[in-house]
Amino acid sequence: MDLERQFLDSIEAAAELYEQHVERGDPIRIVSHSDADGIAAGGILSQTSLRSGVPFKTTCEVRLDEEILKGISEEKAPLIIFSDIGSSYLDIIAKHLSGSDIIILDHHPPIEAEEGRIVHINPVSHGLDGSRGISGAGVAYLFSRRIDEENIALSPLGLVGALADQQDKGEGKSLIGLNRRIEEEAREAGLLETRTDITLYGYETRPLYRALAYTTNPYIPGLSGREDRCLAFLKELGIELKREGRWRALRDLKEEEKRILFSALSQHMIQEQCSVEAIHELIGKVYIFKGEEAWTPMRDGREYASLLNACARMERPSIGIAICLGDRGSAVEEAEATLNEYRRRIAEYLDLVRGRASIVEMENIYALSAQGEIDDRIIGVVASILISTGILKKKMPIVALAKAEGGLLKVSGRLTDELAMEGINLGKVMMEAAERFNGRGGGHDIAAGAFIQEIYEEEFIRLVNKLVGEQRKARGTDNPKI
Ligand SMILES: [Mn+2]
Repeated sequence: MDLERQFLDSIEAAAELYEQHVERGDPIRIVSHSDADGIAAGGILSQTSLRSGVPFKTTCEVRLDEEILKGISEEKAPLIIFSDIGSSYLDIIAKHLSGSDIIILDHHPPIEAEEGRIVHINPVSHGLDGSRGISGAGVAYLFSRRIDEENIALSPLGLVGALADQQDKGEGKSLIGLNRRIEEEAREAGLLETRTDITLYGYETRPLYRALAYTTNPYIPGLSGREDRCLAFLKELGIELKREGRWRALRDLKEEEKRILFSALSQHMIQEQCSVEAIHELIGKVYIFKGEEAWTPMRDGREYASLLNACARMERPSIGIAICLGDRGSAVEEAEATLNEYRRRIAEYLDLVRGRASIVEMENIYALSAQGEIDDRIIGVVASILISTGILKKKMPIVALAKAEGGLLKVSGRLTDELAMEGINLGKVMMEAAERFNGRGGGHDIAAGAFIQEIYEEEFIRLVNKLVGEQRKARGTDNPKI
């Protein structure tokens, strides 16, 4: 609790700096991460600026480099706020943006570097868990709330970021740590209601067979992404799909029907060799935002997160920002179309990976070299699905690589919570291995990434395999997970 207090107090310095600029009427430059959490964080900060009555400009970046930062520095913004990104780029931010005031609101493990005048707000620097306890959007929200109490209205977005970053690691898929605090604020403000139920996508909004097909977390092999098969699966269970000419949604099912559905889905997943953890994912805490219209995806925290995620992965983050800013018309339509397209892509990629057996089993890791066949923004999702379903037989991390722009490779590493408990930390592995080849890497223990030059692919994979092996050997002796 003391650590939480310490971290919350640290936000003060950022709030003061922001307020100085608002008093001067300075425009605010917001640079956020281009993933669902980053979009939610960028949305919170955009709304905060809007509410402060100052002009703002928001962009989302997958990663930062010297070129991008040089471009931003040419804008000569008096204040730049980075959200959900920045802590692993302290050195080059300090180098290129010395002419501006800088606030970083991030939850990724920071690199060690001279911070100069940067106001750096990060829960990890205060000994808190940035992987599970609070998201980038959560940090942005706490900042925003410090600026103005009225910004409690943005608390649902703080939770969307946490759900997007899969921080629902508490019992029954519940949020933990500082996220709990945000949850309570949202509840007190009358913006949130929670309950425990089957967590299919579109609980309130979709015909049952579609909700099942749309569910990718957990990924249900043979059913996710396949409406025809879902229809057949449900018919066989004898669940009435239509009543009085209308499709039924999950919320229309009686308890007994839900029980039948859950047990059939579990059995199906067991047959498909999914892990027990993946099956447990079927049930959990549902986060309902009472301020949103019923029958819309923004009503459900996880659906909202999926929508933003698709916008990011399909390189249309601005649609997501528009939704976070309150657009409930064309932006939502575009986002839903984007989400459909995104789902089709994932199903295609998984067929590709399974069909060609391009996953190589090494001593300590699985390696998937996708070359140019899988989009570098989606490779991480494919890796997550592979690790959470039972496709990979051994308990090892997966490291997947895909071609990115400029002769670079995007690397995504994933492992299960169980392995992380045993002392494997992919964030550290990625940071060390990427540095060795003049790339940049880092991230959380269970989900990490890197960018490296294409020419180093094979050597890089070999080094990662070796480093994971060393962590395995070290566990028990120097217990790296305290
Ligand atoms: Mn994040």
